[in-house]
Amino acid sequence: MIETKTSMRQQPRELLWQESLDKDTFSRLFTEKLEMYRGVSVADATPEDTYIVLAQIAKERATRMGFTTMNEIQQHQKKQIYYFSIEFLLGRMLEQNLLSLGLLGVCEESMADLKLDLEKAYEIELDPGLGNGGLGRLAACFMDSLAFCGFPGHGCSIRYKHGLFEQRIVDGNQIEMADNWLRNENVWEIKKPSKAVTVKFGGSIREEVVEGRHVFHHDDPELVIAMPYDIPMIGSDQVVNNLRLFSAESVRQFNFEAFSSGDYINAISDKYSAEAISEILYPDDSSYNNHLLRLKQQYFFVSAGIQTIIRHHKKYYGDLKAFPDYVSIHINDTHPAVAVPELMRILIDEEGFDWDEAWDITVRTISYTNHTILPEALERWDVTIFRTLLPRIFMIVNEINERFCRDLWELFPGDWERIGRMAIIGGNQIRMAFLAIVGSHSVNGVAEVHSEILKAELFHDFYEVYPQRFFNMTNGVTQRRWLQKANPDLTDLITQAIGTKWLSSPMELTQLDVQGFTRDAAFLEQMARIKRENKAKLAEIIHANKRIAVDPASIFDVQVKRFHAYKRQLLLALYILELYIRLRNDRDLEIAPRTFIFGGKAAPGYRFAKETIKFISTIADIINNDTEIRGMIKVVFLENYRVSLAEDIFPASDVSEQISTASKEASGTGNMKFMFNGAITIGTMDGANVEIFEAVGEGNYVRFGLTVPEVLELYRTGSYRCLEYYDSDPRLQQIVTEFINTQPDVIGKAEFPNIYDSLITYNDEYFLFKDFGPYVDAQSEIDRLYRDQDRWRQMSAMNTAYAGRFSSDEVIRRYARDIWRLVP
Ligand code: 26Q
Repeated sequence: MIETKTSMRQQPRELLWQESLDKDTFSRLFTEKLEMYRGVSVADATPEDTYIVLAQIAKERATRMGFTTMNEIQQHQKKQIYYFSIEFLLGRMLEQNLLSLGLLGVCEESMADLKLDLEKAYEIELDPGLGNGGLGRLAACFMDSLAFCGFPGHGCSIRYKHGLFEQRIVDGNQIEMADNWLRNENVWEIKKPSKAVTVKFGGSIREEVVEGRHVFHHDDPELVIAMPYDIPMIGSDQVVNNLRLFSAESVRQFNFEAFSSGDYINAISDKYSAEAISEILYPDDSSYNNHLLRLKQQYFFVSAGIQTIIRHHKKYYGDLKAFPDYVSIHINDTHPAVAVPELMRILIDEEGFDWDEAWDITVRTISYTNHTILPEALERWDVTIFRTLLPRIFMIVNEINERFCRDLWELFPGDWERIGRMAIIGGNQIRMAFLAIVGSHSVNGVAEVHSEILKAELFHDFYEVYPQRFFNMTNGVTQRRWLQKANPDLTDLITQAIGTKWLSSPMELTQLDVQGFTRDAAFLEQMARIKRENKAKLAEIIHANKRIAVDPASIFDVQVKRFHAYKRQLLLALYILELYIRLRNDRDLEIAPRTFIFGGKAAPGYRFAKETIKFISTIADIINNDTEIRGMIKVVFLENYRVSLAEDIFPASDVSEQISTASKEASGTGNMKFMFNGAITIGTMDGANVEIFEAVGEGNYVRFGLTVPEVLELYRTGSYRCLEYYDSDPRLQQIVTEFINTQPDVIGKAEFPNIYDSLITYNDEYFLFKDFGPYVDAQSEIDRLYRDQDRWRQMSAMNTAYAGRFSSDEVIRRYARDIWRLVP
């Protein structure tokens, strides 16, 4: 019998790099700082005081360790990697940092002694929501794993004053509110004015020949200060890395003269024009915006980051010729792809390298990850916008393109068609993905099937030219946040069963299967009890927020992710209605009660996605209030899905909905978070789902729907006719006429016009009707499996047991070995 009463809220000793404090020392330290920084005694401390002082303690220790890390790196002249990403979706940090520092256990005891509510203090921390979804969260998981696995790896991005909007649901509609995450002080950051750099925009370029060399002068640029704010990324083994976020400031603030010289109006308007750069995160996750400000953001943080790296390299390592032996720059999608011409610019214009040397250094330094094949998400900047904003960078891109096209001419003489297709500049646009491929030594997709599509379809032309550049690096997530922190009881249970080794070698989770725990009734019983408790906790959250009573004994069937047509939240909605109609028609229908839980934001300008949210809220109202169906199903839309809410959802989920149209979801990472927490996936064979299926085996995954080759074939032949499926399925007809378009005879009067048109008028490019039948069958299979609780529990345990390969620790070790060539 396994006992899990006392929670093991401590990293095991072997994972810690400093002596942990004892409880009394911790309490003394805490009390002292509370009095010094907050001017209050323990008796008067509010949750906010408690939060700030605890964070302060953690930051101080982390910052000190950060010095040690940097000294170590510099002394041993180690290679470092810089992860450039326009988003880092960190989520709350206090509990995670206390855990990494080995202080969580003592902190819990100390707060209990002092009669302070630690949970309330955690709640004070505002989620830094500096990301839209998967791509930004991946960057955050990677920072965690880099530090934890002992790699010197730093992040570089923008300190947005406003992160992703806060979502409210009013009458079923999404309302966006500004996210003001900096309204209280951000305890984790340290501003570094001495490390500020200047970024140049606009102006014009004057070329001069000096002693036979071309020299480029940038006349009348707009200067913007990039002010660094550093956030420690805490790992183990004495490694604390740095996430550097740049905030944009006007040079006028530094130069008081403009004010006193009477140019007050211009000084103020310059200030706002500069500061606008880091004002807000773009709330789009899958569409491309040809906005000047977006390009400004990209160049801003990339230029600031590269300038900083070069300066640091020259100071501590000297010779730039060996730059790629000491520095890797990884670009997270094409948003930082201007890194290629920016590094070229600095090497040529500022450091005096000739083109070929500079190009060699650049390509050997930079590597690129692609996160999407959706054509609407591929970045292509208008030449005019680009040239006006970044005149010198444009010249360099132009030169890269010309040289590349000349090389292509050698390879494919006379094949203008192909050269035109592959050119970096074409149709008056700069194709950023092509620039990224040509300018880096490594291009990777984020799941096997996605990487194959890149080679066979999207980048096929480039794969033929540079086959050795293409890799697959399937995504991963940090089990420290998504299991250890989010699900402490399951963490304890696993550790009591197989020891602590899995915490640093997540593949060891397979020991749960090897040693028979996945078939051990007592273990499975405990696991089920923990799931039930997590569900009860989520039920409370649901009740507090939505006033909906849900039964923790029902199946928690969850789809949480950004709202997008390709992710097919609508397919689940159609299934819910199908089930609802069956329940209405048959009072004796025997099913396991189910709670369907949705969460996710829609881009503010994406009408279809917003309408889908409204649709779900509408059917939720109908179903939740229909007493005829005896409460057998409930539908909940949880507002404002974000990292902290996700931490409450994954541990409480039974079913993980991963139902994107095959080929569209590059990887998915939510699917992995569910898996760690023992949820069973109902999914298409898309993205990393394919590998999850392989990892857990056929019997522990419920698969349905079109496969990638089938989807690609349907696109190639254009033979899909959605109405064939509609006309032959009365279930679909009833759903559409009863809920989507209640007056089919009145043209253009559907209640949900965007949904109606996408499904029926425009021959739905996501094949919902074709996958509908197989999906309903798969859902029946879920129902059947769940009602066999012994079977279900085993499946659940198998999912946790084989989740280890989706740990970002494993993924980072592969990146380090194969792409960055780093040693821990
Ligand atoms: C681009 C230009 C202008 C405005 C916004 C954007 C923009 C911003 C964010 C475009 C795309 C994104 C984010 C994309 C993203 O999150 N992709 C997801 O990446 C995950 C990590 O690899 C994958 O698991 C998901 O499958 C993929 O959808």
